Amino acid sequence: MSQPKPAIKHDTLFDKPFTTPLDKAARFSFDEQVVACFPDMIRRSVPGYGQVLAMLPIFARRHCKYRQQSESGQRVSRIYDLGCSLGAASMTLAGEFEPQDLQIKAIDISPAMTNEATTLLKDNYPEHDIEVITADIRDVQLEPCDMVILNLTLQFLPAADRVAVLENIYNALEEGGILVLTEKTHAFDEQYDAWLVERYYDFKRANGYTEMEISGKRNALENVLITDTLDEHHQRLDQVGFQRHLTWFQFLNFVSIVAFK
Ligand code: GEK
Repeated sequence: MSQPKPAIKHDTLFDKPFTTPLDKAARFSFDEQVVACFPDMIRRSVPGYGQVLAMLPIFARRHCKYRQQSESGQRVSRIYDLGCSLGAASMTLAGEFEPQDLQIKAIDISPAMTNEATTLLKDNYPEHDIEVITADIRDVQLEPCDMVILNLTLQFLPAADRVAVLENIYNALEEGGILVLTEKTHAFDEQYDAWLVERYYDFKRANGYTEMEISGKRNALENVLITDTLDEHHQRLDQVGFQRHLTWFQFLNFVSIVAFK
């Protein structure tokens, strides 16, 4: 008699989407294959991913002031997690706040991601008010909120659409609210950029990626993940109305900015 298959735990899976030459031709998309290995992939390929997530509840404590109301009339802080993938940011926040304090809206365009995020968030935080929504963040009219998280998401939007998304966020944030914007960037200076990119590949090698995986991912992300410079990010934040914004974290070519309304 065949044994029942053991349940696959996400964090025990390895990130192997680019291991054969043919796979290298694949254009990167957030489908089931990526979802299955996503937590492993993002931890091993984004320098500082864990540190940035860990700071989100700390920022939320300072800036979430229960300025909104839940459907039951309770004062809550509404937080958007835009491009939530499997809901890691939402999960980190839920883990540090009482269920009645937050209303989290986690949005992603990929149904494969939101299906899995819904299950993970329900299983881990059944009491919390977390809504997972499958939508394009360019089409969503955001409600008034205390905090917005754009963790490695803006970089996947066409450059021409980035201002409108940030304007939507600026308009939805209450006075005193914050946007946390984390992105992969490139340096304006070619030599500095080359050094950062090479050390980034070293970082990936040190985390167990092979040369084929590194070049496969680089090709797949070409024209999909389009980086800006750190200056371009700050200029865009100025343009949409944020008067104060600072880079609070940088690790190689990855940065995180906090913008204050
Ligand atoms: C994390 N924030 O783990 N609308 C909504 N979602 C989008 C759109 C769009 N237009 N375009 C891309 N996405 C997460 C990590 S991953 C980063 C974010 C990465 C989604 C896409 O489906 C994917 O789930 C996410 O943005 C980017 O904290 O994979 O490098």
